[in-house]
Amino acid sequence: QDNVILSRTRAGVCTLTLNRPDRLNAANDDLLLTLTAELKRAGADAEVRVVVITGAGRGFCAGQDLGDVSGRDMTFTEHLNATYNPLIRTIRTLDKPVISAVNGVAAGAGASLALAGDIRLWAQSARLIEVFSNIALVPDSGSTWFLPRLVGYNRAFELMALAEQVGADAALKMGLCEHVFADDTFADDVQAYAERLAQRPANALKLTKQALNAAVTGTLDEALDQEAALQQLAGDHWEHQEGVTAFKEKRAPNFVRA
Ligand code: T3D
Repeated sequence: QDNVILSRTRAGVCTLTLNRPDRLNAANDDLLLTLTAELKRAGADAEVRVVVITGAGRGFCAGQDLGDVSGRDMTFTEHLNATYNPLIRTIRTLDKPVISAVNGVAAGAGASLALAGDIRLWAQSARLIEVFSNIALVPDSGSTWFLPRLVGYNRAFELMALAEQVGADAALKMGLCEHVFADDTFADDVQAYAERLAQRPANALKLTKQALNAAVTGTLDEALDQEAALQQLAGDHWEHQEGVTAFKEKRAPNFVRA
């Protein structure tokens, strides 16, 4: 059997490709557990500065593989806690930026995965469907948390209740993605974007991600305290010295140490 997740690292960018193209990369347990393990491995690999999650073929991820549900020896709750939830938590707590590179349709938990990245890059033909209500399930894998923060409660409810499809142009307007790239250059455009991100100060981005993740759930008071604590960790790091020195010397900073 082919690997359900393909992994390749180039120029500091680790690309993890969901690889069940004949099923639009619908997720089985092997795919979910392997993706989570690969994310952790990339997190621990000093060579990796940015992680990209994308899909093989014409889909990004069609959510749970519906062929795998009946006969399963876990409840829904147990299954989510064993597979999808650790994956989403790993993305959000990874010390490195994670890019959701949405090459095609993202449905159900695949839509959640598309929303979970720190940066979301879409191909022109990508689309997102909160498809859960079509099979009378509740949006999971973080969709109920991500979507209302992006589009507000009412638009989120409508998208979930009607399982309406959102195309790339609408997604850009609604804030579901940061950039849309042409289909035929998508992989190259994503790699170029990721390499640009990989040149940025890794320690500062790690702390920024930590601060933002805490801030979106906390109060202003907590965010101010958190910023003050994390700023010390950033300010004590060599990256900060390099940034200031480069500014004074009127040159570009080099945040990637050989
Ligand atoms: O713990 C738990 O289990 C709960 C967790 C739930 C998380 C979830 O994600 S629930 C939601 C599950 N996903 C879906 O319900 C989506 C089902 N798929 C679709 O609605 C459509 O396929 C799409 C809208 C995603 C794409 O439509 P389209 O027309 O572009 O493609 P297609 O022809 O429907 O699909 C292509 C093939 O992929 C097809 O197989 P075939 O006929 O060529 O042999 C189709 O059956 C297969 N496929 C697509 N999605 C899934 C799938 N096979 C298994 N599971 C899928 N989710």
